[in-house]
Amino acid sequence: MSTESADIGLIGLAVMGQNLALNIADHGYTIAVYNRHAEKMRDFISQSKKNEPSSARLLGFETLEELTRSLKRPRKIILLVKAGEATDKTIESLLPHLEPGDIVIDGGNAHWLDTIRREKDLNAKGLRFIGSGVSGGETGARFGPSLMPGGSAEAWAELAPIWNAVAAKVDAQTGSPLSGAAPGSPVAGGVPCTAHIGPDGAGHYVKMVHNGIEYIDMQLICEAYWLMKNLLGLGSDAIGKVFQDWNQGELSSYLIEITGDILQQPDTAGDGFLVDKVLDTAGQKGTGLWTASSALELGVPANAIAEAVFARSLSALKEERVEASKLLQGPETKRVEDAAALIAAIRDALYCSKICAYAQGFQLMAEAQKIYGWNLDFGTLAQIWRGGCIIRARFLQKITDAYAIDPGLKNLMLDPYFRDALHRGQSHWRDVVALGVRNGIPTPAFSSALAYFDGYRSARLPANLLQAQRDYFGAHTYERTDRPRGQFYHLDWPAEGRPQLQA
Ligand code: 2AM
Repeated sequence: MSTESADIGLIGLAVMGQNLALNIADHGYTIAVYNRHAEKMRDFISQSKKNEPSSARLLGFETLEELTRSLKRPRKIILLVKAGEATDKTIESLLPHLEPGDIVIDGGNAHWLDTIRREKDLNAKGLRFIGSGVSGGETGARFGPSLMPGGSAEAWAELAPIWNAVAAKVDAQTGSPLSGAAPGSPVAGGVPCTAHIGPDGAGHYVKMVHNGIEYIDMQLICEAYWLMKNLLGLGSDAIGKVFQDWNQGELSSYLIEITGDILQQPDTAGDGFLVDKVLDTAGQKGTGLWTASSALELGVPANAIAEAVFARSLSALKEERVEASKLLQGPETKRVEDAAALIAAIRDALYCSKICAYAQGFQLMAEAQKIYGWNLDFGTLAQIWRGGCIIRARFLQKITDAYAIDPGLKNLMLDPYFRDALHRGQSHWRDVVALGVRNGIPTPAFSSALAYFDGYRSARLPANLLQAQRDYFGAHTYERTDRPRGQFYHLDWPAEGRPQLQA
């Protein structure tokens, strides 16, 4: 094998690694691949030789030394190994084979603080590091993912041609995803769903928030489904058709589309529909939890995103719920007669809640960038998510538009388009939440999004009492509505007389 012939290397040939490697090869780049257990690499290369026209550009190596020797300088090596310790171990074993200027690109779901640490460590050794979010599952990786790279601008400049080539593409004007004529055929033209997100951990942070939004997007869809099933008694296929119909309008998105498919999928192992046989417990891999915990740490009210994580936790208590269902009683669920009206109302509830969910995700990123010194371009972020990734949706173009109109937008709900949508939909939204409450059907995402909307639009909240309570038992002090901000008072509760101004 000639040395320095490969454009890029990739370590970690699980599903994502294999698909991204093929995508890169499809775009004319020679890619050197390696896996800890070499058998996986050999299987991948031999399978690709049979099925993939671009397999001549895939070079398999059994050692990291051979892999690194095969790469053009400065070397670019993508890691797609398990996030966490495996990433550190892999970097450690790579180090002896790298030279100053080489670039390690972590495409896993790393925690952004790990990415910040790794970049610092590698920079100290003269190496460069990019932490890149990769979204879109295996199909995305294969035919065009959404890519969210964070790192130095000059490291990004080296990676950009490849990342731009392999990323999903959207139409420059409409933001609509463009897809290849045939699997593996590169899409000409269009705006790539990637851009330099910012320094160090910015890419992985943004990818994490993407996943947090994905959690709430999915939970909202599940609640819509559950309301239709319980209040209308519709079968899964009928509900699937509703989602298919919604996918033609402003809710059009990948998740709505696959929900239509999923609900109409017959059970190939029995009667009826598969979804009715799938056990109702959902797992989580951590990025949703990280998003919620980052929101808690930063004091950002991302309650709907957190609620989506809790909904999964509650679902996981299957045995406990089965027991509780025999002991704890709720109201009788009453069927709703006017199916068309309820479906329209649920659609509005879903859209309004979705606006809140995205408002929370973007508020979170706006706060995080202050802490970490990033300068995120929110309009571009929304555009990067228009194609390739799991939350891709027509709706995202509206977010790009909103930030184009007002780059300093404080909250997405304040944008005229979204404001109008909330005003139009809120009456239905409230009806749907009330129906859920009255019938004992849990709608944590719809409800928490509505509470967020109502809280955010309230000039006054009962936190006056809260702060007074804090002052009562902990002398935490309070400000007064009739005195300037920044003046703090304390009262020796209960007391008579004039309040004391605290220095
Ligand atoms: P493996 O096939 O040899 O297990 C997803 O798990 C990917 O991460 C796989 O390619 C896996 O390699 C790799 N991986 C997991 N733990 C690893 C480790 N400690 N060192 C190197 N690669 C690892």
